[in-house]
Amino acid sequence: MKMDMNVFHDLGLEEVNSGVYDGEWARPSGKMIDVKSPIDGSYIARVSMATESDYERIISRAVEEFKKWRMIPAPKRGIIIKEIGDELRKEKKNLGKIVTMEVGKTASEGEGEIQEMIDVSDLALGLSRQLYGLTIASERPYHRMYEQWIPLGPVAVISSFNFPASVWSWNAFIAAVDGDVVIWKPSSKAALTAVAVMRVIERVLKRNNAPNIFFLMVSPGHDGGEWIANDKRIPLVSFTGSVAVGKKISENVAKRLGKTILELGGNNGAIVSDKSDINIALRGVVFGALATAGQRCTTTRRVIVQENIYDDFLERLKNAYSTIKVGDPRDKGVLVGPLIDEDAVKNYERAIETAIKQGGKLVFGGRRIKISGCENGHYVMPAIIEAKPDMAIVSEETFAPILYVMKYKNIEEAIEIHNSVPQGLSSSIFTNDLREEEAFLSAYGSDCGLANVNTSTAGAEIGGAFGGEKDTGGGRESGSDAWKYYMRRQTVTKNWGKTLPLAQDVVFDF
Ligand code: UN1
Repeated sequence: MKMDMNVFHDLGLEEVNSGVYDGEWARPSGKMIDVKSPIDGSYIARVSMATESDYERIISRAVEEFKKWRMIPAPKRGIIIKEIGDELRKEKKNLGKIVTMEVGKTASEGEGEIQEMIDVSDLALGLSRQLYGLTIASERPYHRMYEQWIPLGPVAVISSFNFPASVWSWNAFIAAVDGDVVIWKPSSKAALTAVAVMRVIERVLKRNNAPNIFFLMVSPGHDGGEWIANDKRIPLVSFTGSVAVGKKISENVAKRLGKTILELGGNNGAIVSDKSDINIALRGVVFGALATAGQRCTTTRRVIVQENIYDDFLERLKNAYSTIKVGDPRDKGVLVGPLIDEDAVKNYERAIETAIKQGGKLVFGGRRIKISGCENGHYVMPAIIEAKPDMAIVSEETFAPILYVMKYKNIEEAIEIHNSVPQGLSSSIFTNDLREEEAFLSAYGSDCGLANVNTSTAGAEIGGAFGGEKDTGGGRESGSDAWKYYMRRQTVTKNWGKTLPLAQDVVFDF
């Protein structure tokens, strides 16, 4: 691929890049990742990986930098994060291009990714003056009780290829205003984006002579994840990725009584009622199913349609799918780019084959396609499959644009189908009926962390807490009070009297 050299130059990238940053970039040596574009399979650049001794240096340095950073007042920390947001704003187009090259997002989604980081920096600035603790009425005279929130330590963020920049920032910027320093292990499928982001952030940290709060460690395979999971110096590990790897990380962190935030993907359903605005439902489902080529944790993978409008809705879906352009995400009008790699295409093919074996009916797409000029890219035609809720494949998350369509009679049945999968990240109902909407939001309603009414399962805003239940792992990131995960809560009791009264009226006279 012809990489725009100006973009490389502006971002301080080179053909061979270090993937190890601890305030300084390690000299790139040893094992390298060849970064290839999923758009056409072409070589873009190389990124070096961390050795275990690089890791050791990073963590020792992180422990030292944390000691300095935690003593800087939170509102001052917030100003630095805000400045990072401003710097990202300047580089939004360039960084968006790197995201497009490396993971195949459309230009709009690539830039949206950077916009999400900018939004988080704004949120973090506001939060930096609002790390509130409660005051509590003491049962003892001349006593005062309150809670305070204290920085936790060096925390680690292990991120996935599909949101290679923004999901890191949800964690990192919030953790940073909380007073933590952050070690980032990005997906090896998105290492260049991580290097580019750190290059931009480095400018702000150096300009401010700030402690080094962000560390980067591109690492081979699962090694880096294990070093982090087993390291007692890291009190919190935030992991985004598969259920299998998430379980392993969580077990290892739990063995040393560390904390985890887990965001392990979704198998998100949308209920389309006969009482919905059908155009809104259609737009919401199509966007949810096809944005980022079906590779979001929030992708709509199941649509559960009321039987009276089932045939009509399915027809509309097929028509909409046939107008969607799949191809080189840099081309105007293309809405669906490539999958990340050959394995992803194989998983897509395997899931479709399995669905058919289990009784599913493929009614749209369902095969790999070649895009001219991008012969070595990883393109598939989005698939629509008529399915039954009890087909085993419907309970699995396949990270590809496959949409299972199912039928329901009444809202209770729709909710039951909706909740019948192991994952619990995002959910939607499309209806204008108050009773259906409230049922969906009630105690027997959606069992997900995110519940949407008349909007898509995908495309959450950063102001809310993001995360889900069941196999999704239970973590919450980004907005609301997710900042509390990255701090420790301390309950303070002060006696300012001249005697020592005991709680619960206990007498202990001597
Ligand atoms: C993810 O896929 O891990 O809600 C995150 C959305 C995006 C984030 C998805 N804002 O679709």
